[in-house]
Amino acid sequence: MSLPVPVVWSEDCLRHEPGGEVWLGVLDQGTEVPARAVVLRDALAAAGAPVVPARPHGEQILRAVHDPDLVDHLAGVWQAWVEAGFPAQYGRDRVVPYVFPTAGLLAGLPLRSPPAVHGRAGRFCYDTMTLVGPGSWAAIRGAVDAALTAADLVSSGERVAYALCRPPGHHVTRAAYGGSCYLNNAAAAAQALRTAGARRVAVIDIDAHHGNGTQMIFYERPDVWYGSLHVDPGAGWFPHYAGYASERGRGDGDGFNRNLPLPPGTGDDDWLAAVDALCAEARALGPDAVVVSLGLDAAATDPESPLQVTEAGYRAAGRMVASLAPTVLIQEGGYDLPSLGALAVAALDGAAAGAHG
Ligand code: SP5
Ligand code: ZN
Repeated sequence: MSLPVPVVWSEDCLRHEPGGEVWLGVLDQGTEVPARAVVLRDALAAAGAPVVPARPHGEQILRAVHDPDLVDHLAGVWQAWVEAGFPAQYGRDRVVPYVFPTAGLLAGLPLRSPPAVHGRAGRFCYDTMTLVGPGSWAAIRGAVDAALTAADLVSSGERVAYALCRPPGHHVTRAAYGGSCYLNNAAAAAQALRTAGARRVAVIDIDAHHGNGTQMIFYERPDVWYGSLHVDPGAGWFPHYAGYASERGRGDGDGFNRNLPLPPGTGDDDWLAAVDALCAEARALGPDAVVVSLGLDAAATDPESPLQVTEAGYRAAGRMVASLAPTVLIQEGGYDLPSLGALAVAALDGAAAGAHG
């Protein structure tokens, strides 16, 4: 039988060409490439999934989960970079910050918006790996529109829908982007589900990395629970500063955040036990809807993480998460082009079984 999960897709997602990533001071080729989206779309279409175009949405949901200044910055920074002459006169053909207004630098001074774009570039960005080029904004918006369209489908009765978001989003906080992410597609989907009437939403993040952005966007809210399993940041993995088990939420959100950091080398059995633990905790909340940050980079084949999950693992995880409640799947990481398509098909196949089984 063909894969009965709508795949929401925007052609604009191919327009983001980061052109590499600056890692430890050197421009590397980068792994978050347009071909990822092509591979995913082609594999899912070949498996029989209906491909649905993303519908354009306004900025209302985006501005609820993000500082509006971050949204405006991303919308305009490439044009400002060009007008300042960086590509033409200085050979800088992507936006990369070089000064970051860390808490230690400001030491209590107000956070200004520097008039010079090369100074301003660090205001909303926390790493050097997340470059902006000419087509980036169109793709960033295309990815959010895909997430919001998938949320619309689920709010109007679809049991499960998948958004093929590129660039990914779970590393973006309310006001800062990084980790190859620019706007938080999963947070937008969760907020849209709330707005459409879901009283409680559970976000389950199975990307290999901790979704620090999603965690912090909902950190003080009890209406959106966030649970993640990921390679232990304490063992030396990105995002380094978040993802520890002690992070449980704050204020009204205290107790509505759960991190399960895993040791490098974790394979299917222990990984699925952690997925099961997150699902049990989510189920106890009685969520009206689930958002899954579906990173495929926990796979054994992936070059960006030391987890050792197989296709069968992703199929089982898809089944577990989608059995909880109506489910929006959001594409996050996953970088091994030869294995990416089959991993996505396995995850969606499992989700369809969980939803309808
Ligand atoms: C969405 C997502 O999976 N983001 C992952 C961002 C973490 N990237 C960390 C990259 C660390 C350096 N990688 C070395 C590869 C050389 N290009
Ligand atoms: Zn990841």
